Amino acid sequence: MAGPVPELEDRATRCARRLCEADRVLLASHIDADGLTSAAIAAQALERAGLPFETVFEKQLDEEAIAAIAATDYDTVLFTDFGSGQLDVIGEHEDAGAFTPVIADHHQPADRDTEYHLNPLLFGIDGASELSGAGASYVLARALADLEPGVAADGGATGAAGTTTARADNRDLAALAVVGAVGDMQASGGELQGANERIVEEGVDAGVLETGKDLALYGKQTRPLPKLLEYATDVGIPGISGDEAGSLRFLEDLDLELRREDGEWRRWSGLTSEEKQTVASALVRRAVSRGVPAKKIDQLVGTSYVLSAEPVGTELRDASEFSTLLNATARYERADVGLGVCLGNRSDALERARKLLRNHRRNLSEGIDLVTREGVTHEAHLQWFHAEDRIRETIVGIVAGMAMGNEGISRSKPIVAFAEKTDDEVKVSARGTHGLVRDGLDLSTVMTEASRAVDGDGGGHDVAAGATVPAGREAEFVERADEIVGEQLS
Ligand SMILES: [Mn+2]
Repeated sequence: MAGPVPELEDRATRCARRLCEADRVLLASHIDADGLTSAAIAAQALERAGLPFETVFEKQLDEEAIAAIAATDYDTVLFTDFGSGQLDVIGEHEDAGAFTPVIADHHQPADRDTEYHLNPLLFGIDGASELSGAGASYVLARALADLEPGVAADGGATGAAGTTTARADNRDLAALAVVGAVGDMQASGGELQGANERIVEEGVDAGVLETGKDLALYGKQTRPLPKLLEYATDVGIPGISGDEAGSLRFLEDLDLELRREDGEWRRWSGLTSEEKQTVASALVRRAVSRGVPAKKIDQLVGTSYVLSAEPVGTELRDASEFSTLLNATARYERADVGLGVCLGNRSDALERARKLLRNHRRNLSEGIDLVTREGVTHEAHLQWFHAEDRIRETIVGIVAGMAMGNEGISRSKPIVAFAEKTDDEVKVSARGTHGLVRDGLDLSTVMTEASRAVDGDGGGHDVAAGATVPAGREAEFVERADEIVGEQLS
């Protein structure tokens, strides 16, 4: 039977065979939406193959974390959503006979390879836009199922309680792979592409996914209608985006039943297709009449990924809301909660995850208020603030990005944020804008070089990057970063 990504088929089969030779497996995964879904896919595939395993999560797979893994009794370690970039260190432990690594990852590999290494980048597939860690894990899960025909349940699709039942071919796990890809921003152009698309097709065939053109706004399942529109700031529709009263007026003019019988606001997911059409057309008309560029208006519509086995009106039904929920659990180091939700724990874990997301949103808005109130320090080419312990280091970067454009905080230079990490380490997060990136800004280089200059370590993407530096060296860091940004934008 052919797997979803033919290019990876042979390697996936070899990795699957190696796993089946193990008495038991240590599953190590990254803590974020993609890593949690990767682990959930791998865990279910291992369980269905009858392989005993234990799961551990790491925020960063650094030398210490790898050494701790090597110190366990496990002879076989499955790394998901990380491992490739750390192959140099992992390889040393492999050479020493500590364990055999099996890796399902999509990040840039370090300068070394290993036999059981499943990564789209090794086969000419883009790991940033075509396959995520969860996608690589899914490819492995499908290969495992092929080796172990009939170990799992019958080929059912949907159970009575709205949960998905195990399929012998593991195709039901495609839904989680899509949540992982969406969580890794691989659908940022409006829809998933390349190898991801083939996973979507398998999910649709298995009855766990539905796709369609829909409004590309966040919160279609859970946000009250007026909030859905008010918070749609990406496209920026005058009189609606960021405008509570405006959104409400806009909806009231549509002659639509806005509230449910119980008095609650209706959600987008509860509208009939006719009602959706009414709102969508009116939104487009408003955008056109207020001069929103056509390219922006196109972004109003995208492909939606609906997890058809999940109840309507819950975060779990929408891939993007699901991944946001998982990221909230990850940011507060509750991988156990996120994994529980992925594995179908719909009472305890789901309630906890929702609470974490509510707290996260409150922390963000408090953080943004704090930065806006206290202001930033402007250097020649960047602006910065130090939150100390008043904003968690795990969210200080998001806060910095969201505060840009507020009073006193420029959008014409990047923002650098510091927050305490440990007693002697400070986390640095930097955010830019796509406009600045077009002008030459590359924050990944800025963070790498400026942190090295103060004996720290950093990296990331051009528009968003981070570093860890020794406490007390912040001023030097700012000076060096300011110079580099100045060179990039000159
Ligand atoms: Mn990933």
